[in-house]
Amino acid sequence: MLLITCIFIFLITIPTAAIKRHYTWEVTYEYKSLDCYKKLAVAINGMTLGPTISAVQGDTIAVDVINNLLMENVAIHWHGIRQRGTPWSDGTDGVTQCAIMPGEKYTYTFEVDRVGTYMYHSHYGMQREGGLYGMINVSVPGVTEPFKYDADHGIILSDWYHHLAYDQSTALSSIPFQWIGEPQSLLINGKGNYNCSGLTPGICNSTNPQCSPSTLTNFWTCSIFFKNFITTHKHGSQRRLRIYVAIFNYLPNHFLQPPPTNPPIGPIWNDTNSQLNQSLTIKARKGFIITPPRKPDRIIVLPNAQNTINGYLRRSLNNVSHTLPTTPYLIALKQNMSDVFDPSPPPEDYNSTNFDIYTVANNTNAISSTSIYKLQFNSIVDIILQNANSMMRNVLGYGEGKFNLLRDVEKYNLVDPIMKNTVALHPYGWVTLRFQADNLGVWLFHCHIEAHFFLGMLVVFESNVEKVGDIPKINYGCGKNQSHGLAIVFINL
Ligand SMILES: [Cu+2]
Repeated sequence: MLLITCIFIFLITIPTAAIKRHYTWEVTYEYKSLDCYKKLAVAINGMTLGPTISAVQGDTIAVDVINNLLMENVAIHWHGIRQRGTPWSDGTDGVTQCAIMPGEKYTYTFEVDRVGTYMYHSHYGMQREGGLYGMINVSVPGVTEPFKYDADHGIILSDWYHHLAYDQSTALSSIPFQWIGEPQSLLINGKGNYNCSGLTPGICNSTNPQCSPSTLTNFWTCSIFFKNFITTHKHGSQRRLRIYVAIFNYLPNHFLQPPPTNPPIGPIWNDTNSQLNQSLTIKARKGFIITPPRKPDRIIVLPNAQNTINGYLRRSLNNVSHTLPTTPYLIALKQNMSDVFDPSPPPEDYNSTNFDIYTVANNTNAISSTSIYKLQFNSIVDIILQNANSMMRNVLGYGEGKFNLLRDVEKYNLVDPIMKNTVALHPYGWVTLRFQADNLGVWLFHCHIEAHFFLGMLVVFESNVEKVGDIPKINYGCGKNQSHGLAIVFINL
């Protein structure tokens, strides 16, 4: 398992009026022992996991981010937040803004217009792997729940590598390609437990309070256990895998003791059918159904693959491995710059007849490109993701094997599909997402496995950027606009 970050949360509702919530975050390097093994981490106000933002629907969030890393830039993305009217605050380096340089400050301001549980994380290089992430909890204003409870705890899971993100990004972009291996730990709320036996206490200390138990409340603890085993892939390759098990213990039971009752036996890790069935079972709750539009205006099919381009290993969608320009798309489009990115449209479909999803494709024609999908404002768009080897929209359907437009459209759930901002794409399967392109701006759509994103598994959608309001000048200071800030100073003089 590579990096998978997910949030489970138990909602609480606090009746309050919408307000502006202001935060000041200083981003620094810190030595942390999150799974008992000491390594360099990225921290917000000294914390890795970062502070939780708790807000009420309709609140405005303002976060002053001060980059005190001194050796690298920062950009923070607010995952799942729609950024209506504030596309420049989406926090995606190269797409909506110039990353915040060392020593500089940037203020993200946006409204949390929908109830839900979200996360934020770095969107600069592979910095998320360094621990720059946290939770956002947006509750319903003025609603009290019909039952009593003692506490409310969010849970966020994350992979954790003992290698630095710089090692990993360098290895991924080397010729020949190098693989640093699987993550050493899985963290619950930024804590885990690594087996320190054989390591010096200065490097790994199982009694360090920074590590397990992962979560400790007045009532329960949550810890991670794992076991190693070797698996043989159906194509013959062998891989060492770790199976992680999270154990909830009610106090006073010790957090490292198994609970007195046996936990239920779940499906094994590679039981794709059970994963698929789980995805198919989840529907929108009655009373909260957002009925999807009946028909799309446009269908974009995105098969994923691994490619080699100029000797470098890359990941692609539709045989295009995306590279981000030095001038952010939002700025380039707003200023009508013609020489920032490739203006030709990327492919919408692929040769499905000759495409075997079960074998590693030859893909000799894969290219790197900066081209983007321009969506007509308010049009209805279907995205069909086809998984050939291994991504807030209505999730209409999931399936096994190769997607077939004639056969599989019949399977779509147009009655009560759920809305999601991240969706599981099962092995050798497909998933269809439908959305209305009614949000002005430029939006990054990508695989959330950090290494895959880093290797180019992303596309960019644009919707009526010319109607976007005035973009803060601080978003401009890179690429072809490097002198922009200076020009403003001159004008002001
Ligand atoms: Cu994200």
